[in-house]
Amino acid sequence: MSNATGKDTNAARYAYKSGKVNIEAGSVAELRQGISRVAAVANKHFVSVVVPTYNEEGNVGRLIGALSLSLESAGINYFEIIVVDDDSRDETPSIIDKSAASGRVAAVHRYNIRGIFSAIMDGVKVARGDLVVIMDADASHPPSKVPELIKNLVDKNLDMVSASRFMAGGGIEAPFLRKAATVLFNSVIRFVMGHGITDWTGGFHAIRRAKLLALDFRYPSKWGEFDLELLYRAMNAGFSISEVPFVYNFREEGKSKSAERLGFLFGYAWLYGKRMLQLRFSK
Ligand SMILES: Nc1nc2c(ncn2[C@@H]2O[C@H](COP(=O)(O)OP(=O)(O)OP(=O)(O)O)[C@@H](O)[C@H]2O)c(=O)[nH]1
Ligand SMILES: [Mg+2]
Repeated sequence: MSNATGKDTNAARYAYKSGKVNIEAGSVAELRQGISRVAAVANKHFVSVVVPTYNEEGNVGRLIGALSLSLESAGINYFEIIVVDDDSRDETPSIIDKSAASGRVAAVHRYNIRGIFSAIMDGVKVARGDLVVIMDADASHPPSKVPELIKNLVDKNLDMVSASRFMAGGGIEAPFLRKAATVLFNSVIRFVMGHGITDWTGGFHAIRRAKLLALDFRYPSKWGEFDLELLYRAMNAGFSISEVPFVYNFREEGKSKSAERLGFLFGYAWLYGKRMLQLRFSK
C-alpha cells in the first residue's frame, strides 16, 4: 500500500531514541550509521543489554530500573539497555521513550514488523557495546543474574555464557504444565542435539557481539525456537561456551505472546521439534 507521497506504508520502519539522539530510518543499517557517531568507549568493555518487547507496560519500567541497579551495584558502569519494541498497543512505547531520555536506555521502535528473533538481532546490530546480553522483559530472566553472565564472559575470556535452568542452582518457577513441558522438551532436545548444553531454550545469554553477528543463521525463526539455532550455530562455530544456573520465573504481569500465538504444548512441540530436526539432520 502507498500513501499520497508514494511511500510504501506497509514497509518496515525504524526509530531510535536515546538521550538527544533521535533517528528515523527505513532500515537498521541507516540507524546504525547514525548511532555509531554517538559513542565509543576506548579500552573498556561496553555492555549492551537487548530486550525485545511487545505489550510489556507492566514489566518494562521495572526491568529497566532493576537492571540498571544490578549492573551499577556490580561495578559495571559502561552499559546501555536497548529495548526493541514492535509498535506495542499498550503504554510500552511511551514508557521506553521516557526512559531513553536518560541516555542509558535506547528505545528502538519497529513498525510493520513483528518477531522476537528479528527484534533481538536488530537490537544487536544497533548496539554500541562489544558485549551483548539477550533477555526477556517479563522478569522471567532475573536482572540480578546479568552481572554474573558478564563477569564469566570477561574473566574466563569466553565467547558466550548461557543461563541454564537445568544445572545445580537453576530451576523453573511456573505452573505445573508449563514446567513439565519445558523439562520434557529440553530432555528430548538434549538427547537429539547433545548434552554439552543443558538448557536449549532458556533465551538468556551474554555473547561477544562480533561473534554473534558472524553466525550464519539459516532459518527464519520468529519466536523462542531461535534459541536452538543460536546455540547450535555457536557450538558448531567453535565458540567457547559456559553455562551458569538461573531460576526462571513465570511472568506475573502481561500476557505470553508465544503461548497465545502457538497454542499451548502442541504449537511449541511442533515449532521446537521441527527446528531441532532441521538443524540436526539437514546439510
Ligand atoms: N519486539 C518484539 N518483542 C516480542 C514480540 N513478541 C514477544 N516479544 C517479547 O519477547 C519476550 C518473550 O516473549 P514472551 O511472551 O514472554 O514469550 P515466552 O517467554 O515464551 O512466554 P511466557 O513464558 O508466557 O512469558 C518478551 O520480552 C516479550 O515482550 C514481538 O513480536 N516483538
Ligand atoms: Mg516470557
